[in-house]
Amino acid sequence: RANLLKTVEDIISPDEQEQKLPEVPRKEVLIVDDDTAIRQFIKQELSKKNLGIVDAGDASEAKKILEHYRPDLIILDIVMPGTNGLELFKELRTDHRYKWTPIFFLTSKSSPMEIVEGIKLGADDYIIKPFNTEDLVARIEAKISRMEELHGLAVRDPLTGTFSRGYFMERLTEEVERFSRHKKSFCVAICDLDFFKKVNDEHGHQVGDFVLQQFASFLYSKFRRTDTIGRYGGEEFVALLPDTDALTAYKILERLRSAWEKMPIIEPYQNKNIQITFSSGIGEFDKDGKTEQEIIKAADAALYLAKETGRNKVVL
Ligand code: GH3
Ligand code: MG
Ligand code: MG
Ligand code: MG
Repeated sequence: RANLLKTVEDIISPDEQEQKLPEVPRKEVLIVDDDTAIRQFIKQELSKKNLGIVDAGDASEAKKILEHYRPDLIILDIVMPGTNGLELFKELRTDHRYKWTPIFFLTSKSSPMEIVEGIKLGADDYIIKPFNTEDLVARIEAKISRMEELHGLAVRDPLTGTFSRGYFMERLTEEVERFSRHKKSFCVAICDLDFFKKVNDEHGHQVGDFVLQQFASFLYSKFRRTDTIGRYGGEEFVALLPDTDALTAYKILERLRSAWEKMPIIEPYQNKNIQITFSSGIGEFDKDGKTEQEIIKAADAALYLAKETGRNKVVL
């Protein structure tokens, strides 16, 4: 699977020279279906609607992806080899991490009895193939925003679409717990824009906001879908890189640094070109007994060093 591969070439998408950044996907959806063609079609259709999509071909692949990736909604096919969609649904509902994640069935099983069975299990919606794209997207978006309202959860930062600091810290705690079982190193990288205050001072707050959105889009376009990107402070973003050692993280961040430096940012108010770089500090979690606070502290100290020694730099 492309987004679980670990070489730097596979982690970084190849569109470094791309001039126009995509919008930040505001919502993330996992689609589980054994039919590759249907998966590709849904992926293509939903991506056009600015939804971030990750797909899995069966239940075990889905569970592997869900170790790190936290979608806003899950879509399940019912008839699949191995664990079928109904069984996977029951498993996810008894796992506290996905208990409240909306789950839709998307299936060609369309008899009233089958629909009733799915709904009785507690599915959040039941959609029959072939589906209408507009209809599916409307259902997804309505369900996600309703869930967020109900829980009063500030999961995402409204300006940039990245995860809130609180949510990011929850994900970090999960990853620390995972480490005690699997002993796979992971990294946290804090990315802080250099002299960002000058952008506000010279071009105004609106342009500053625009730059923050562009930076978030850039990060989304470069990191893996299974990496968690949060807004840590005003112009400070933080990324959680599962199954990544310090050297790999360094190479990834270094490539990001150099790609961002070359990226033209044209603000839409006076069409001025904004020049801005970022610095990054990396913390590695590689030993039992470490804490969330320690890894953040290590990344912070590295960031401080990057700033002190000239900015536009990545420090390990
Ligand atoms: P350094 O290279 O040391 O990081 O310098 P800096 O200017 O980037 O850092 P500093 O902490 O001095 O300034 C950060 C600025 O970010 C100050 C604050 O007004 C601005 N800021 C924070 N949140 C937002 C926001 O949501 N929108 C805008 N436009 N500006 C913001
Ligand atoms: Mg199927
Ligand atoms: Mg800064
Ligand atoms: Mg800062």
